[in-house]
This record gives sequence, C-alpha cells and structure tokens, in this order.
Amino acid sequence: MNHDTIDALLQKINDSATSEGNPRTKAIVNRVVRDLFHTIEDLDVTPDEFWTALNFLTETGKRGEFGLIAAGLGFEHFLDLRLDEAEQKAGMEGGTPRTIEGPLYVAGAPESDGHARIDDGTDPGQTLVMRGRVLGDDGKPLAHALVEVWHANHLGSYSYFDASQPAFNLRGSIRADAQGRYSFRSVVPVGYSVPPGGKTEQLLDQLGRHGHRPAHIHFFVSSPGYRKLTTQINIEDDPYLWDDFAFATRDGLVPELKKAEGAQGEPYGVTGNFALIDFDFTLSRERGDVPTTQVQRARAAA
Ligand code: MBD
Ligand code: FE
Repeated sequence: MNHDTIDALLQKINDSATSEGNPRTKAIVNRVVRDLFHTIEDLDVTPDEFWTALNFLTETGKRGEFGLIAAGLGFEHFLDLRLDEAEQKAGMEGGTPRTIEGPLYVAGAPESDGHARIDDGTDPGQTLVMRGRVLGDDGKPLAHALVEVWHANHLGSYSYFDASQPAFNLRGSIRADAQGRYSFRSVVPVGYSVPPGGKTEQLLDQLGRHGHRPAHIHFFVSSPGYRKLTTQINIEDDPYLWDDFAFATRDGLVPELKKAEGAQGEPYGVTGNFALIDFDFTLSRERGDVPTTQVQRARAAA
C-alpha cells in the first residue's frame, strides 16, 4: 500500500474524534500509530508477527518488565542524553554526571543522619564503605543534603523485588551533616542480570544481546534550590563495566575501589579489611529555563 493511502486512512481515523481529547496525547499517539502503520507496510509485517508482538507486550505488562525493557532498549539513557543536551544549550556545565534511575528504586527507606549501615550483616560480599560530600556547583558543601542509595546484593538482586531479602536491605536515605558529609557502610554489590525466562531476556535474545549490568550503586541526591541528581557509580574492573545492557556507565562515575583496613574502619564500626570509595556529588542550582530533573514515574513504595 502506498504511504498516501495509509495517511488517508489515518486521517479518517483521526477525523472520527468527536471531542477535543488531550491535544498532547493526540499528537503523540497519532505520530506513533502512523510510524507503526508505515513500519508494517515497509517491513511487510505479517498478521502472525503483529499478534505475536501484541501478545509479547501483554505478557511484558503482566510481568511488570516494561521498566526493564525501557532501560534495555536504551530509552532511559536517551532521555538522559536529551536532558544533558538541554543543559548544555542553556550554558550549564559541571556537576556530577546523571545516569538512569532504572526500575528498582523503592520509596520509603529509613532515614539516617550522616551515616547509615544499609546491609543486614548476612551478605557474604566484601564490606564496603562509601563516603564523601555533597557540593553545590560553586564547590561549597550543601549542608543536610539528602543522599538516597540503593544497590544489589552478592547475587545481583534488589530487596523488595527479591522477597528473600529483608525490607529495605541495601537501601537507605542519608541526611548529610552540616559540612555536607555523608557515608554509608554496606557490601560490594554484584552486577544485575535480567530475570531468566522473562520477556526482557526473550527480546534481548532475539536482538542478539545480553542482559547484564556491571556492578553499580544508585543514588538520588537532593538539596533545596538544586536540581535533583539521579546517578550511579560503578565498581571498577567489572567485566561488563563498558558493556552495560542499559548503557548507564559514564565517565566520571567509576571511582577507585580502594583497599582499606584497621583504624580506617573505626568511624564506621568496621574491623579488618574493607573496600573504600571516596566520592563527592556536585549538584547544579535549580533554574527555570531547563527541564526539571524531578521525574514523575510510578515507583514501588514500601
Ligand atoms: C538494574 O539494577 C538497573 O539499575 C537497571 C537500569 C535495569 C535493571 C536492573
Ligand atoms: Fe540497578
């Protein structure tokens, strides 16, 4: 069928509207449907292929894997790059790089002042202390900034989504002190892989891709008057460091994993050898001429 005939059909469908509806929704849906009609035509998609795809989407929704697919197909990273570009165009520079939130944040983690231990002592992974300051873009500390952290255990699994872990295991909200300092004690995480037998894995197989992430730790960092930072740091030397199925690794987010021991652990109640990461977060001042980084999305809450 030629594209003019397809567009005439689309026009007829759009003209069937009897009320204004939501103009923004209409513009987006009409565009996506047109692109898909043209895809079906250009790639000669068969009815079997169409219904297979529809069923795939149905099953993906039932299993709650759309957030994972958004990361794996690069949509979430693309949204980051668009925010970066908007900031660049507005003349903003510096600040800790953002990277994707991913689908595994859970709201409501217990809040601590200055320091938190976020593991429950049962994880066989290596003890980790991460510490640093939250700074404004003028390099001055942001007193009482909030550092929300979440990461996987030694099997690459996240509490809440993995019912075998206690509530809020490896998750915490740390209120920085008056000098902007935060620290937490945990265990070194292991990289995540998409659920075996799931829809994301099935799709990635068809694309000839893997579903692994390098080991990483997630953060939301916020302070009044500053742009909320969504980011992650990576554990260096992970084989997947620059081969992340979600494309989240970025320069500036791979701190050194130092070896520490003895008296260095005392402030954190750690004895013996442990891994230490020093990392400062730098936030940019909020401004009205760039899109907000306070992203609304459905999130788990416990
Ligand atoms: C994760 O832990 C994650 O961070 C992303 C982006 C996707 C799946 C699992
Ligand atoms: Fe993650």
